[in-house]
Amino acid sequence: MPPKPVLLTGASGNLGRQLAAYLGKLGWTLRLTDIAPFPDPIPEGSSFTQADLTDGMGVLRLAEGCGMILHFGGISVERPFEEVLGPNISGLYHIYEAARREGARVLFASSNHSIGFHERSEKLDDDCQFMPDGYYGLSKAYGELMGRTYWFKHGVENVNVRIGSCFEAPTEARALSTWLSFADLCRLCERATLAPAVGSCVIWGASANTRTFWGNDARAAIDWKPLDSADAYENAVMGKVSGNKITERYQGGAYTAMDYTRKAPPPARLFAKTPA
Ligand code: NAI
Ligand code: 15L
Repeated sequence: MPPKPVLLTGASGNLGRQLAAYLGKLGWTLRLTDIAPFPDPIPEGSSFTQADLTDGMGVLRLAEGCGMILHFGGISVERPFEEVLGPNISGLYHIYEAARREGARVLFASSNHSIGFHERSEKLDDDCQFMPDGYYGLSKAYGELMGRTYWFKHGVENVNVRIGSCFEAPTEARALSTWLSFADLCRLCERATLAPAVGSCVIWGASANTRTFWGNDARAAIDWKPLDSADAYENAVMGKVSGNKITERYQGGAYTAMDYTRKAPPPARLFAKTPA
């Protein structure tokens, strides 16, 4: 059990609701928050406050006395720059300022879209180049870098989880590589909170999928191993491909093809460690 309350942002969202239920059942004291109302029963011993991440003073108040911030709030899909800016950039700054003041650790729900323009043929480690596939992915790359800055400058520990596709079940062929089960996510957040020390690290948020795009990361530091796998869904989704050449070329899938105006594709493996 964490010694101090845990702040969970984005509590009313798809992943926040899973986490609230799982961690609530463990008996953790949760401070749930979201700009939208919380649709489920509030776990015993926890509370919910409706708040906007762009309200810096509000975030500071919410984090008072907390030892951990599970940061899942914000824009969670590709949107115009102006829409992403407030929640994902200013909001994240407010989270890190609150963590600095409280001496709290942050788990940041980053995304595969921070590296989305890597080709599907590549196997990436956690130190790969950022290759954001849009304004949303850019905000996630910036968020990970903010964590690095706050660690070196202020000693704020942070775990950056580059989540693949976290849904009930895989719904397309790409998810055979990117799927993260709800249960694996919940255990990851539990371990990231309880681990004695994490520094500033990156973990691929994916289950044990044979077709994974991703390799080395810091999971040993929090003693986490995924127990589920997308392999079981192979027959159900193998044929579910988009037919779009851009989408199918890159790890970020459909996000890479959104608003795409390039006439000809760039040379293959431009940033790979070894030449193609
Ligand atoms: P979601 O959209 O269901 O949840 C995000 C929540 O943030 C929503 O409840 C929304 O009301 C809240 N929010 C938005 N703007 C806000 C603001 N200004 N102030 C306060 N709250 C605000 O998304 P989901 O799927 O639950 O994702 C949670 C986090 O995980 C997001 O940060 C997303 O980028 C990240 N992620 C999710 C993946 C997935 O497959 N579900 C994959 C990669 C990353
Ligand atoms: C994400 O970052 C999104 O939050 C989620 O809705 C999915 O689109 C996921 O990535 C994905 O790439 O499947």
